[in-house]
Amino acid sequence: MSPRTRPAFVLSCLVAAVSGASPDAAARPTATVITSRDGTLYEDPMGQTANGAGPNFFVGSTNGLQRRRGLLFFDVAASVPSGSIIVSATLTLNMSRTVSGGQPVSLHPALRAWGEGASFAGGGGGGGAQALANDATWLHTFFPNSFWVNPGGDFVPGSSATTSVGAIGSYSWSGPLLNSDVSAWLANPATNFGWVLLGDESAKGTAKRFDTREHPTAANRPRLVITYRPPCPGDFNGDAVVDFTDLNIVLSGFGSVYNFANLNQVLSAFGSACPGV
Ligand SMILES: [Ca+2]
Repeated sequence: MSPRTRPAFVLSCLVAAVSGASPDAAARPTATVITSRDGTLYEDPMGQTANGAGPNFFVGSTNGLQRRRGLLFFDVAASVPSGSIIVSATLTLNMSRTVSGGQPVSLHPALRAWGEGASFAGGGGGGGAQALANDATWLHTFFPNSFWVNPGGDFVPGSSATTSVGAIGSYSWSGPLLNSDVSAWLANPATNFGWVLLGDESAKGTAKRFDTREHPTAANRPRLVITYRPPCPGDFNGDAVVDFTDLNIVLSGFGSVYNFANLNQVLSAFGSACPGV
């Protein structure tokens, strides 16, 4: 739990507000989360292909019109305090090989859990390797005994965010729907199955290669930067300040809705602004 903002800081915030400067950026905590699982769904009617431990994943369509779909999982609940409000979230990926020009790459929440095994594709990784235990494949959520309902993965049809990916470099995805995904994953971690990444699958040769969490360069690994407001015990009306209004709410409902612990929350934080506001 972050220490409460002290009145002196509140005063400095008020001064900053009056002078036109926002105290928000400095006060808001952020979490940088690296994927804890990632990989590629390689189009393969036998479901034998994966690259769970490889340093790259692929999105789009090969020159032979075979589809590739990315898989990313971020353990949001392990990185952001429960009860926080998500202010913003940005996914950043490093794209490290391509033969195509600008292509849309979109994020879609996955609808069931999937795994990452020890398979490791040689060469550039584009052909994949024999799937091993717990790998996700075109057919499997966890190779060799658990399956997607739909070959190629089960995911929300609508995109949470789409970014055009052109030349080699760093790319980001953000926006209100992406924030909603992250908020839902924090509120109910059991619904967090990560994202499936789709490229342009209507034409051949659209594939893009991105770096995974296994990439030797740490800065190239998939990362989700989350800015949030931590929980604020004692702020019962949600106005980001603990004051007489909250005290009155607790006293009015004392013995029915609220108890001594709630009263103590108000008194402990009385007169202070919530952290990260
Ligand atoms: Ca991986």
